[in-house]
Amino acid sequence: MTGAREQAEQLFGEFGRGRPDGVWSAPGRANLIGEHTDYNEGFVLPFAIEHRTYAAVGIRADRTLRVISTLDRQPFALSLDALAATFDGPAGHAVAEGTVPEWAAYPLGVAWAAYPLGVAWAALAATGRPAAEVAGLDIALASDVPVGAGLSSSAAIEGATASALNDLWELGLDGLSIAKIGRTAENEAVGAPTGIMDQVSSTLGRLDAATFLDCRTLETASVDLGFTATGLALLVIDTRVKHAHSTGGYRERRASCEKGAAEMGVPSLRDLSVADLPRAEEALDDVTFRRVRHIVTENQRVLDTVEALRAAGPLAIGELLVASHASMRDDFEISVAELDTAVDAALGAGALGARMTGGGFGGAAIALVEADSLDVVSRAVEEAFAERGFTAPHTFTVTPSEGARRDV
Ligand code: GAF
Repeated sequence: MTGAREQAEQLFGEFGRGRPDGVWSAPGRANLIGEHTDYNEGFVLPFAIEHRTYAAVGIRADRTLRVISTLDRQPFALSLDALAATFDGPAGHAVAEGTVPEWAAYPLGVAWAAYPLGVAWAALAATGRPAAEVAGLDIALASDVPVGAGLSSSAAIEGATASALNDLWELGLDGLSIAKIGRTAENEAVGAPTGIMDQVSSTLGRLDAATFLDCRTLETASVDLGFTATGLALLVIDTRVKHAHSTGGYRERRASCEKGAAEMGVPSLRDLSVADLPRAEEALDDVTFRRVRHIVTENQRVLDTVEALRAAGPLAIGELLVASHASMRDDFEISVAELDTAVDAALGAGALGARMTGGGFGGAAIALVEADSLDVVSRAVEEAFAERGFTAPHTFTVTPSEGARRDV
């Protein structure tokens, strides 16, 4: 089977101009714990997975950007000079108005967000700094990150594209700045009001480790996971219930959190701790209180998980994962029957811990299992889905992997 990297290189051939100047890639992610805490300036603990998006990129002699993707083999072109007119303005308007196809808004939104930095460099070049050309580019994208599965296929596209632009436009950005460009593209160009977790995980991922991110200070620390050394494996159960963050529930949850923070008189829910919950229960309506309780307790669970991993390793985190799922199911109400079934069946078959991962309303669950019981757990989940008449899930393992990089 042809891998995604080869597919990107082959797809580049459809531009009819020979080989790309380079290939860059960035991974999807599984979030171990810390859900919907990122846009509340809280804590998250995601890790990059081995599924990646590849961008095969060639420099052009003119000022045109062309993108093509295996998602839609029709190339879409835009001049560098039209980026601002296309994407400036209300979030997501170019996609909503049909000016840019949604898939193309990810890479072109990254170009829009990065372009002013490239222009600044070019201006510096005129004053004697090394020349940095802001050239037009041909970008071919292929991915093996499942789309709509809660594994952040979008951050993978953004990370691969932004890494390519960083090198080819000589922007000199570090991983965190590349992540910020990806997030700007996602929020403003695509119009999905997400936090920054996925982009940071995709750019800063490390082998066998998770990225502990403080979403207020943007400080990161690598936390060793040691799954393999402990005889464990991380099973992903893709329920195949598709979700999208630019719509509905995600936006509503974000608004509830903002309401809760405003009514509690704090800048963000990060500023509340578990000790504040009785006061919050008095002050807030029931739904808002439960949204707040999820965020506050989830932040604490992230901190506890980091501590448990450092002190005792991954065997010690199962209960925290289970509590996180219960909180998302009962308080934040972002789970669906398929996700609950996946979690319950995995736990029933001996998983140490399990929870839905990502934004919710579909997508995937993760289960921490002993490597030699992977088959038993997968089978139990498949049987539970069949019994309830759900579409058969996709189950596969993921290993904590390297972040964005240049491959060729
Ligand atoms: C999605 C978003 F993109 C992230 O920013 C985060 O909010 C996550 O949902 C929920 O934790 O992946």
